[in-house]
Amino acid sequence: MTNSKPTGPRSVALIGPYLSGKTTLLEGLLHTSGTIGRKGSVTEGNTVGDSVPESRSRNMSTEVNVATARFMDDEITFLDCPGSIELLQESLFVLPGVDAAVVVCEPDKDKAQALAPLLHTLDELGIPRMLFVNKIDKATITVQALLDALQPISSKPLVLRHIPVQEGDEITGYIDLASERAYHYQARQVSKVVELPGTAADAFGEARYGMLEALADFDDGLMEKVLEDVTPEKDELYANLTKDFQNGEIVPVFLGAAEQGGGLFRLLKALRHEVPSAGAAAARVGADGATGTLAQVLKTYHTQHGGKISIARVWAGELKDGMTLNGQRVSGIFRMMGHDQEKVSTAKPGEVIGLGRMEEVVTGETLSDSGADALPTAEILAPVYSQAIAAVRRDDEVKLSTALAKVGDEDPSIYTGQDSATHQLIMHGQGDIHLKIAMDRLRNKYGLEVTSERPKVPYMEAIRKSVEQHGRHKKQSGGHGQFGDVHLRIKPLPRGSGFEFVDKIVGGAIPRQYIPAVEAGIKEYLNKGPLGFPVVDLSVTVFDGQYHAVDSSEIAFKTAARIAMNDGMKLCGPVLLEPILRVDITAPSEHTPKVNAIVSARRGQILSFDTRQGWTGWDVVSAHMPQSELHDLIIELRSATQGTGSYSATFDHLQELTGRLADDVVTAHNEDVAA
Ligand SMILES: Nc1nc2c(ncn2[C@@H]2O[C@H](COP(=O)(O)OP(=O)(O)OP(=O)(O)O)[C@@H](O)[C@H]2O)c(=O)[nH]1
Ligand SMILES: [Mg+2]
Repeated sequence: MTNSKPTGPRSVALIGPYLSGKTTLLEGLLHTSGTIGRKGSVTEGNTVGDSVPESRSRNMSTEVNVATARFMDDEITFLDCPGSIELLQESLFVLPGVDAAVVVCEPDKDKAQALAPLLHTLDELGIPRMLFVNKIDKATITVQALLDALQPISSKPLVLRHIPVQEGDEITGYIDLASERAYHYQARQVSKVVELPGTAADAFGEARYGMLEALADFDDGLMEKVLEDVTPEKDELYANLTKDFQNGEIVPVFLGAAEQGGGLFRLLKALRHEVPSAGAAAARVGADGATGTLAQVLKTYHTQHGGKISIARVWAGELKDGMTLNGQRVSGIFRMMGHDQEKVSTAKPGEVIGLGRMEEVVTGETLSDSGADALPTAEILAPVYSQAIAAVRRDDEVKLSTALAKVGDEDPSIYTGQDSATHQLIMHGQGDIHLKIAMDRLRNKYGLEVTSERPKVPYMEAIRKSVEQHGRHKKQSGGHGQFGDVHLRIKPLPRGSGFEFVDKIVGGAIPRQYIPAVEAGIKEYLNKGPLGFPVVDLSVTVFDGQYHAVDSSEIAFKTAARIAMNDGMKLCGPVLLEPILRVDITAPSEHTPKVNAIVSARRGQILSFDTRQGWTGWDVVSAHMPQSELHDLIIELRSATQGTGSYSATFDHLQELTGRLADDVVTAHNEDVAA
């Protein structure tokens, strides 16, 4: 078997749960590779990644950090993704553009499940991945116990590449199972090769056998050797490790401590030798065989002074400064080092670079100079959390809508729009922190202060009884008078019918030309019924009336109709209607009982539960739930499911709400209107 070394620039995503150490790992890899001279730390706030104020103030990544490392004669661009589940969209956009992913996790069984959604996404996209068990300095469980917890979550076998060497309670180094070398961690330096410790001989033999067995499943020649107890040559071993990783058959597992630098040189070497050349990813996304220049945008951001930067992966052809892609001129090509940039004049296939001032280009867009077909891109996540926002200063409103467009451009999972029923400006996103970050961006980048509050629920009202009501508007003292007189029959209709107007006037009791005014008066009233909400599901018939040859007018009939509605509707047994949504909640099956309890406690009605299509070990619980109960549902769901639970919701129907809950809604609404 030949093992041709991958060539050309490559791109690797660092993904993994919140605070597992990805940004620290990025810093460590940049330092260990010699790309940067000084190693910063997340806690000191001086890393290459996380340089924006929203990240620094929270000690977390709030967007993808892009940095290109040079290691020996190789060039690898790292895309360090934020771990918060609320910022998942960032990862989804960059993953199509990488050759492999390093999944960073902690040696903590309780955090294992947080990996599930990410691993599933990698499966769907067919991206080779390795696991980097970080913070090995803080491990309280054995690596084997960790793998036992992680294996059920990974669809591919986890194959240990190292085993730890322990002295007392401390992990002081590791043995590389392929090279059969032992290493001793040295603070902030490349680990030192040491003699294979005798105490580790058994563990080493067992782990190495486990590795060979896993590889043998994908190679007949190796299988024969394992069965016959013949030790394979190193070359054959590395070739198998590389091939199986590249084909996504196995997930190699590396150990280390990003902060202290342990295991990073080894990881870099594995990346250098094993991450496939860009051609494999190009074939995966359908960008192979392209003629001309082809690239795809993985991320977009607006800088305060330098305009818009589009981070793009070049799939084919040479990308030159000044060339026109998708009808727009490339104004600057940049090699990225976090938010610092180095100007270059061209980029070749495989490179991930920043493109300047392509104002109309959006994240996910395929760029070409020859009108190539669009490559697949990530879906935009449906919102799960919303807040009503408003500019603190009234004269900022125009500025706010421009800034919101830019915030949405940078992060399409933030969507802001006017609610047609409540007239509030609603910002939708993936959670409380997500929206707070967006609001911080408004302040930090655009100098805009906004307030936020829980969005109003678009309640409606309907009636339960029919009445006939007379309404008269008469003003005949002095000058031109006003006269309109109507008899209305108000009748409830079944749920979902809306509003129906019936004209039953015979014999000219009301002249034809005034009938539309009667209807208009009724409709105007229906914007706000006796309880204070828009009225639906009723029929109003005008069946009699009177007019005056001189004093009658459209406005007089409109007013008469409104008077009749105002007096009559109170007698019709008004009832509040609340919007009910169909909600589908997904979570690993072991959490399903908790999900059911949450649904019930929030006045939900469970419709069904089923296994989640394509997700082994996951369920989907479907329910009808009142919209008023959904505001913070995601927060409770995530805390009950180790961050894995989510939901989608669509409007289903309006349902009567009575009793104390209804009284509270009406009181709060009227107080609000009065304020
Ligand atoms: N003990 C120990 N701590 C580490 C190690 N690597 C990172 N940390 C700490 O873990 C915390 C989180 O590190 P980050 O690098 O910000 O983690 P992250 O995965 O980028 O976080 P998000 O991007 O917000 O998901 C910081 O306090 C780091 O100092 C490690 O190897 N050992
Ligand atoms: Mg980070």
